Amino acid sequence: MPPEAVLSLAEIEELVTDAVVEEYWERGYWRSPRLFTDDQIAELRAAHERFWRRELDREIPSQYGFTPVDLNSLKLRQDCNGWWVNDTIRAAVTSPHIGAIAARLMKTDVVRLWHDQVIYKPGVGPDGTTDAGNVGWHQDFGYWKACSTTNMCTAWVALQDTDLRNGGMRTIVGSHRWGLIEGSDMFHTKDLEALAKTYAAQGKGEWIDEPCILKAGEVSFHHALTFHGSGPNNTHEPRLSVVAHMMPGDCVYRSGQQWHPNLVFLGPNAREGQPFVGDYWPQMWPVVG
Ligand SMILES: O=C(O)CCC(=O)C(=O)O
Repeated sequence: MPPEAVLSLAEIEELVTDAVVEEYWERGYWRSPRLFTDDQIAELRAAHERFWRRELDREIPSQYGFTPVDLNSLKLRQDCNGWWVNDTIRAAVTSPHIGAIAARLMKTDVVRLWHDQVIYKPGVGPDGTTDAGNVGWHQDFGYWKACSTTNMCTAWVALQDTDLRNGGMRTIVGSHRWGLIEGSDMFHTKDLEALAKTYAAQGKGEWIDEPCILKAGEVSFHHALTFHGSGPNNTHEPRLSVVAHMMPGDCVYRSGQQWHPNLVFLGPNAREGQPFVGDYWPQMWPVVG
């Protein structure tokens, strides 16, 4: 990953004003200006292709495998912890620029990566067939009940111009204020309308569905309780993104709540209150060393 960034860390400090932090807490998400250069985006797109061909930059311990992918399939591809095996993805999802912004938004001094996602949403096939690639409305925290705080933040990095035509993300404005909704772990359910009806019927607030339109290199940051999802990619180009899920430095394990694939990294004697620290959860902010 080329070291040059669009903004210096000092400029990031200036970018995330109190008004930005207020907007994030009011609306449940915030879109940044461009954080990645054209060269970085090109490298990340190439890294994506290598990742899906399973050309790995590093060996991986057997516990966490990356199974072969059918490169001709029109199904959504989604893997977690791609940063383990791809150095370009690693640099992006542990970027201090993203970490510094998340620190301001989460109002914390220390930010760690909880895990990442590498997401590839194919477009329409040459013969017009499609698998839609919808991502169901969900709250990220619906999967993260083993974490001690809902004050977690996701950064979604657009690797091309992204809008509703290519299945860009949509957020439900203000929904982070509704608390955790039962059964909100529906990433893999494609019927957005049915899910919207179910959640809206719970009457926690108005269902305001807002497209999260991003230029390549821009990043959206959403709260772990903000409902979000995405519709079909109706273009002939895939929609590529890398995603950093982040936690504040004092986030610890809550036992007996919910399984999550990352919990295995706590080891065989995991205990209530154990901090998510160490190599599996790299510190993004402040920069170490
Ligand atoms: O890529 C999408 O459409 C959804 C991504 C998502 O759920 C997330 O970044 O938390």
